[in-house]
Amino acid sequence: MSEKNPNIEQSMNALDAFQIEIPSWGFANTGTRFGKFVQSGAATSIAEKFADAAEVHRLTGATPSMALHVLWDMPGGIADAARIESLVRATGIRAGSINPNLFQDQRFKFGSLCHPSAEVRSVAVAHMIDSVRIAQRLGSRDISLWLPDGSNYPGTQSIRNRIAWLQEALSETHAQMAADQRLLVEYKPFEPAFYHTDIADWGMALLLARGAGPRARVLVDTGHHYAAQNIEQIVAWLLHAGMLGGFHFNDRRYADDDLTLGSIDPYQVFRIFAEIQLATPAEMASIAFMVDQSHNLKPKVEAMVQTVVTAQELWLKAASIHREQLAQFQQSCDLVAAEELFRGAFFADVRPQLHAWREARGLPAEPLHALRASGYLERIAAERASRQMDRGSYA
Ligand code: AFD
Ligand code: MN
Ligand code: MN
Repeated sequence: MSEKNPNIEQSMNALDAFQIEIPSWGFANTGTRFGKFVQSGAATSIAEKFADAAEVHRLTGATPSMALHVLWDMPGGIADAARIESLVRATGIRAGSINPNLFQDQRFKFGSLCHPSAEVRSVAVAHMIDSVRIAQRLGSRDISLWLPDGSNYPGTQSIRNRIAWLQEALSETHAQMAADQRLLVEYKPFEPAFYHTDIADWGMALLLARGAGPRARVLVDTGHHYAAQNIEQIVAWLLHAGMLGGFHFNDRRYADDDLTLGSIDPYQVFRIFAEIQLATPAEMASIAFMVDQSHNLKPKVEAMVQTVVTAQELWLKAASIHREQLAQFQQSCDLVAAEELFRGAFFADVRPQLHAWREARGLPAEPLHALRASGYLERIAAERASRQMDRGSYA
């Protein structure tokens, strides 16, 4: 490996800034459309989700907030905010982004914010505004919208009308936000709709966010891209446009598979992180790093720790790139030298620095090993086994 990298101290500091929000739904039993495998240790209540999030943060030191899904975590809406606030106080885990749910209400069969019926659209907009109110009450900066709307057959819906209705709904929602809040607009090429999805790519999300108002941004879910797409280039464009709001970390082999970050293509994650780390401090401060996973097969808490430590390792690899040297090679078009330096950082073993960073903060050098040795997994499985039931996906 090359001589000691003068950037290491800087990259260690980079880890301090690399805070990752984890999803409440990542701790509960979920499944695929073909069924689910119930786990004895899965969280069966919002209190257990907060407990699991606190355990992940205790071990990693990098996950101080938990994203909430309004209908799953707060079925009573804002009336449940007091419960959330008490769990925040008890666990030290902050309430993170608020995620509206526009994909389970039977009225949304043909769409929610894009439904041809103005009455149904108003129900969906009311849910968005409820989510804004919940975020205001809990002190959450971001309302993070994933819109499942679309259609399954050509000719069955007006794509243009749905664009207009969606623009109107997002403007209405944005107008209800406080000055310190943001609306994150996520895109996804397909699923649950299989012919057209109303927010299918980053361009649509960008136009919608720009039209909604000055505090809307684009959220990039790493799994929401076709196989050939260059995600780091999309990230560079959104950063350049000042419109990158955040990420949902996961990986995919074929579609929106929600596999563990870096499990299929760690080099792609490294390239995305390398692009992000070119952001200015102001840009970086406005990027929300989140995990979006809910494993059907992997044990929930173990999978979450695995994702976080993988993200930290790849983040540190990217931060150890000799930027000045790379810029010189790029400027002189010294292709092989530039590539060898760039991918050399990916191949570098940064685990010693990771261990040093953790030990300097009183954290276990290997969080996964510490989790297995802690007895936490056995304890929650024993406590929760009798409470598991098949309540349908995303219970
Ligand atoms: C599903 C969607 C999308 C969304 C997440 C949480 O594909 O990624 O962000 O659920 O609502 O994974
Ligand atoms: Mn997502
Ligand atoms: Mn997804």
